[in-house]
Amino acid sequence: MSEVIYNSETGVNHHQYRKHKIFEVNEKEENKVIDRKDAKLVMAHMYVAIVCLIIGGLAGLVQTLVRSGTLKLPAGIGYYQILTVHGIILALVLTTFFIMGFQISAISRTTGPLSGLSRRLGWIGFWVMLIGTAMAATMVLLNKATVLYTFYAPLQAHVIFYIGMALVIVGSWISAAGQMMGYFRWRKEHPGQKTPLISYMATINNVMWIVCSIGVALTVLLQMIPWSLGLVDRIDVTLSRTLFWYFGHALVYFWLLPAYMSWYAVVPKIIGTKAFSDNLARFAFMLFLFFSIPVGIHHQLVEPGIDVTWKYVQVVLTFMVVIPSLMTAFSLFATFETYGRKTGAKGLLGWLKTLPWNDARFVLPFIGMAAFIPGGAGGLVNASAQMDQVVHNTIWITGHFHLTVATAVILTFFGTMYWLIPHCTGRVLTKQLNKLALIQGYMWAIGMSIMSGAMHFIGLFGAPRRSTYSEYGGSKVAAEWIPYQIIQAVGGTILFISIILVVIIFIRLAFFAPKGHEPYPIATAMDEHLPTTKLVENWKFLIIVTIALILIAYTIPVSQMFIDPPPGAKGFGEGKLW
Ligand code: HAS
Ligand code: CU
Repeated sequence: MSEVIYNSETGVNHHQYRKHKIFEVNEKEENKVIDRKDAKLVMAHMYVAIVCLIIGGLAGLVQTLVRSGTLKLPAGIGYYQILTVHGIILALVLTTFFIMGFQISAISRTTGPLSGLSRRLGWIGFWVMLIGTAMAATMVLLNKATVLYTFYAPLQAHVIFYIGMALVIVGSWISAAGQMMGYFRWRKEHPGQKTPLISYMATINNVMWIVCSIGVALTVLLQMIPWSLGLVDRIDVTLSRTLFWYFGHALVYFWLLPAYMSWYAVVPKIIGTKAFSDNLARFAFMLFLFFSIPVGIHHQLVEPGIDVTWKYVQVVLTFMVVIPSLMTAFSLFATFETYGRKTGAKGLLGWLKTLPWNDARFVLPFIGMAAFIPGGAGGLVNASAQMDQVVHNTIWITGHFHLTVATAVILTFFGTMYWLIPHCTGRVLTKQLNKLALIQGYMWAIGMSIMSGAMHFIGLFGAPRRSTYSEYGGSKVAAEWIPYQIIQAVGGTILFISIILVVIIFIRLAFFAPKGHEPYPIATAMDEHLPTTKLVENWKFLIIVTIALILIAYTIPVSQMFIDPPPGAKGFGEGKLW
């Protein structure tokens, strides 16, 4: 069977560089192109994402240099200001724009062109998010919102910052509504049929996002904005942090699930095989919806004001949310191994050799998966309450989330961009750009291993996150951290060079690569012919269970926050209000 995808219309053989042998070419599927108007909407999101990458990446480089003492910031710019830019622009803005763009593309590709209303909602959502971003960014640049991406009270920002952040969220709701309409329309038009897997996954992610972001919207609207305007002079810090983390853990899954969409529904097609199981994937996503939200208190394990029983309950729920990730790992290994054995691989790990190591669309997500093994293991350490006492607020945590969101997720996003951008712009990922993309991915792997490795290591010795050496000026213990800060800066520099490569590849793919057809890979599953388990697409059931779990996990601890002094806070002083 030929490994080359030849497009008769354009005459382009653009995957000749692939060496692996089995490739199931379904001409009709392969040639499907998403609607041009939808492609434009997707690209609008991608342009914002790439601008964010440049700004946020530069801020990251500057941070590692400042922390290691190699750079002094000029013109009164503060370290925390740069840290705020880095966190907000990359973790909140880049991710949201990429995810919305990618999900729109996935819905359009699998359920057909968006309806006029869906597309309009997509554009309105896009502009509302962009205006919100501009408002928040302006305040951060003016040093009037140096509050980090978690905007913990009592750090206070200008009211325009909070309104801007609220608009980003409202914009994403509008966009999510448009996407969900596509999924539900398809379902209505195809009664009794299995919905396309990736459209189901995008819908789960959107529902989860809407339910969780209500928490952050509440703290912003009811607490932060009145306080920032001076209408009230105090703010309940415990409550605001709890509402933030009700949102915050689901936020990290809002980043992860689109990467999982690609791992389950795209990557198998790229390597030329079928996904292990459609049913298992849907089941895992259902569990993510259930268990991503009622676990936020695992970010507050060392905080006063929350009863230890409820911390325990949420730790148990956190270990529940690990299960669908373990299912994902199992499913991926099964996909890869089944493919490998088909091509004649022998032995325990022989299948690894048969994977398409010369195809960046596969290699980048794969590096992401590999990084997620130590990244996930670190998460288990954090979630284990006793061990969290050691690592909380140390730079170990920074190491953890640079393996998860900043490698597993973002490398998958880059790998996705490398076919999605040319697909939308009617160009192809050339052999040369593919090679550059491979170099970019490997540089990321090297840079991040160095940086995140050093962060994990020195975190165990108590090096704090979110602070600079100069704050600990001259202390003996801080001096011991310095070599590791320098190692981090070396890793950070390699990462920055990798970011420059991403930008070069992006620009080439968007504007200069040869015209042609780059496929939008969508895999079928080995159990494609089997019906789905009814429950996973019973939205009433899904939403009832989701809300019930939230109520179980949060009703009592939140109501206890209104009691003074809060249970479990004895010994921490009165501590309820600032
Ligand atoms: Fe986390 C803190 C617990 C996953 C992000 N996390 C953070 C923060 C961020 C973050 C940003 O319980 C900092 C927040 C802040 O600013 O304060 N995290 C977990 C747990 C998981 C987890 C239990 N985190 C993530 C993901 C993130 C993310 C995903 C972003 C995308 N995290 C915590 C806790 C804290 C925390 C505490 C608070 C700590 C503190 O003290 O402040 C789990 O869900 C992880 C489960 C994952 C696995 C891995 C499965 C592996 C797979 C890959 C298979 C690979 C293959 C390739 C097939 C069990 C699916 C084969 C490869 C070969 C090489 C052969
Ligand atoms: Cu979490």
